Amino acid sequence: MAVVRKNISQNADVRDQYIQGVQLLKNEASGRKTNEFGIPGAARSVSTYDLFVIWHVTAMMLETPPGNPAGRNSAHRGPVFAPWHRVMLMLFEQNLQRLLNDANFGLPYWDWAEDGDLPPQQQSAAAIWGADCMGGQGNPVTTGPFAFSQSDPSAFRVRISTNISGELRSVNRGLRRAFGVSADALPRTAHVTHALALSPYDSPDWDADTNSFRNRIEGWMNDEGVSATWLHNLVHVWVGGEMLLGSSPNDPVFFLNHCNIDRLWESWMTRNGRVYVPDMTAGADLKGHRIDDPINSPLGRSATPRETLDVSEIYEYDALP
Ligand SMILES: [Cu+2]
Repeated sequence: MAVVRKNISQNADVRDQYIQGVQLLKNEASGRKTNEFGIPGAARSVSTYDLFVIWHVTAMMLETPPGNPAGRNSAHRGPVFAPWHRVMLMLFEQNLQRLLNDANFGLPYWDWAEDGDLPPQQQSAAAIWGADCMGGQGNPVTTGPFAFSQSDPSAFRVRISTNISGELRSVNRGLRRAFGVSADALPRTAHVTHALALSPYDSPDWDADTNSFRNRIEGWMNDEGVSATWLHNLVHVWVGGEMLLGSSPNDPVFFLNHCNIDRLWESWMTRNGRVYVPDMTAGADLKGHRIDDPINSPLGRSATPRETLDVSEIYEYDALP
């Protein structure tokens, strides 16, 4: 039976389970060590949670094809953006179900457009940033379940980050957020509505300059079809801190943002059909973004975009926009 993914701001039980699950995942040794991923310094144990951080950084560093001027990588700036993150979220959800010992747990989403409809100066006071939810901002964050504690090594710590070149590095510090510093306000409901009306899913040149649904939700294009920080990207930039980096899954809010993006994609497919482009007739320079190309993960078997188009037996959303 499909699990139901719910709005974190409206479901305290799911919210509490999510927090507990993240903490369990963060403290579970994956059996892998930092040196296996080419991270310099003494070999350290990598938590299961941090495997998702490493996976995301590695995917960002893998340009598809190598050296392409559009900066397309194996998870972003191209069609595979939505399926790639769907695979990541499904594996994250499975791991949370396992550690929570609850097969009915569904990953919650953050409907950030609800907060984006508030005046900008009120957005950082929204329920999601309460001490009983994701906690607030700071360097380090000092409130909520992921607050930094100097004296308690089992409290939430960022252990894997990136250097200025985007390469993986070992660190040991608190979580960082800076709301509204790099962008004034979150996306609004009207922006979501406009994005959902767009088709096709994606189009040539399959990059950050195309005015397609995928590129709009990923957030390289604004409502006027102009290059801008928008929707998914805007949420990353507004939250700031960890969320600005390739290691952005370090902030548990990453998964709530992506779950909402996945929800928008699901909504789009209920209107436009479970269709995806490009197919396998596309050239080898789109390898990694075509419908039957594998999406590889260090956490499970690979999946293809085609396999992600209908997941209705695995999960559904309590409400679609
Ligand atoms: Cu990503």
